[in-house]
Amino acid sequence: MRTRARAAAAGAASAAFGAGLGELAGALVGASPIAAVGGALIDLAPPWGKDLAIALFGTGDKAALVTAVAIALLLIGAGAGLLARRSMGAAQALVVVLGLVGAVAAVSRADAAALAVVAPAVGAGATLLALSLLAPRAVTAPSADDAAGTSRRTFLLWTAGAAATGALAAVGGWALQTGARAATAVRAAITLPRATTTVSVPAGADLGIPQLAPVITPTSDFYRIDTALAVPQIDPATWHLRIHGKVDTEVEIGWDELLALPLEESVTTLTCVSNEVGGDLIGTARWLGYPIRHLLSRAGVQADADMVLSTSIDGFTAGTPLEALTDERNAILAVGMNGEPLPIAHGFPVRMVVPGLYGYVSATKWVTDLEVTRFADAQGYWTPRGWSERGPIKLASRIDVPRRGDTVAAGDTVIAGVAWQQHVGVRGVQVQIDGGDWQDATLATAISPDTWVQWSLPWRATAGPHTIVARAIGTDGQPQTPTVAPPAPDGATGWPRVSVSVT
Ligand SMILES: Nc1nc2c(c(=O)[nH]1)N[C@H]1C(S)=C(S)[C@@H](COP(=O)(O)O)O[C@H]1N2
Ligand SMILES: [Mo]
Repeated sequence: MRTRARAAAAGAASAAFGAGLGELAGALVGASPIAAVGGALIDLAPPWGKDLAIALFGTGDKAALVTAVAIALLLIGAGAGLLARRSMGAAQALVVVLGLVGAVAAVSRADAAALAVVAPAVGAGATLLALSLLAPRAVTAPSADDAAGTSRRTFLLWTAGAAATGALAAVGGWALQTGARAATAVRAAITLPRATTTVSVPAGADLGIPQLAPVITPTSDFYRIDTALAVPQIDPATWHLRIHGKVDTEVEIGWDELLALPLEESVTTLTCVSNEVGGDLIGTARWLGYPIRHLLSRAGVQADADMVLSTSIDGFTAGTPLEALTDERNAILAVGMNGEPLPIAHGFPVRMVVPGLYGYVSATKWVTDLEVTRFADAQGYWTPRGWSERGPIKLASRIDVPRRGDTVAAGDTVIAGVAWQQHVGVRGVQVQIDGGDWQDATLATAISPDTWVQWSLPWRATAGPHTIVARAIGTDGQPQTPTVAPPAPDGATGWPRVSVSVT
């Protein structure tokens, strides 16, 4: 029993040692093997994978997935340790297979570094080395006499040492990767050019009601959704965008050329198709960028094209209807967000922003390639995973004040929220309290049809439980549909509802 535990510990420590050194090597060559395996798992996930990923990992970083991959590695390592008692060869074969899985994942990443295979090789090699030193000691350490005390201590010391070295190397590697990496430093040094056209936000656009989402979302509060386990770190000096496919002439543009073009400011609300009714996967920013239609007309789009497949440096793709990129709307290659270069997690140095379409079919971050093509010939990332080929944003509203479950003091108060249908606009919002008559809320001044609009309604709250329901009214005069639909395949519907108790 004791030797089994020791064998498992030796194997797990060997795996920790190897994985840690592999991560450190990965940081140096720019390709973390654990992130590669996690990324491959995200891509291989079944169609319901996006729901699951969002449920599991939320909108923040993907620490949970990295932790899961690391735990799996330790468990397999423990297995290799146990196996080594019977057959060292079998244990070594298991480690080699693990290294191969890491190598295949690493080189098959779309943004694979040239030396991507080095890190899993280092990881597997270091694991084999540690295993060859620790595993025999786990089995032979006697346990009764004096010498045994010394040898047990030596075994424990070596095992703990290997595990600790691995952990340190991994932490060092991740710090190298996410910390002082070039992109962060370069981004901090950038001064964006002034916009040739600016947007002034009307004074009445923000009602300034506490707890109501501000009309411009602070960048730090802006939702984040992507499949990138390790956020791509792009040095703008090396960034290029290629426009090709059904065009007369291919166009290639670099960072300096892009910044030299007349950049325009626009305010656009981005929405994720995964946003539930009442959810917060939506935000509005002041973007700085260059209209994509100018670059497309430079390339000369051929008559039979109807879609642009945009690709990010890490292989995400979005299929955007051509007309959304060639009509007059502010469909841009964005370089600035709320007065600063794009944050790295929001697509630095260049992303797409297209008013009126959910992010998964339009808002490609870290974009490097635009292929002019046809819906019949190409698909974006989420389409084969069960999401609709087209993603126009649906008419929707949200109640921000009061919040679900709030306790409200009786007396004069206010109900407020936001409503949106980007690029179409919102004509009004109505509110229903406890199943009574629909009352017209007051709309704030909209910045444009491309942004959400705040709304409010005075409320004389009486003691007791109350239910508040809202619905937006479309520009055609039709109210938002009450039919409840989940986010998949093309966006949630239904009225937002909040229950509060007034005292
Ligand atoms: N490269 C890349 N771009 C991407 C995605 C992605 O997974 N990878 N996700 C898209 C989705 S689903 C949304 S909703 C928006 C979110 O943009 P944000 O994270 O800046 O809010 O980015 C889009 N662009
Ligand atoms: Mo999304």
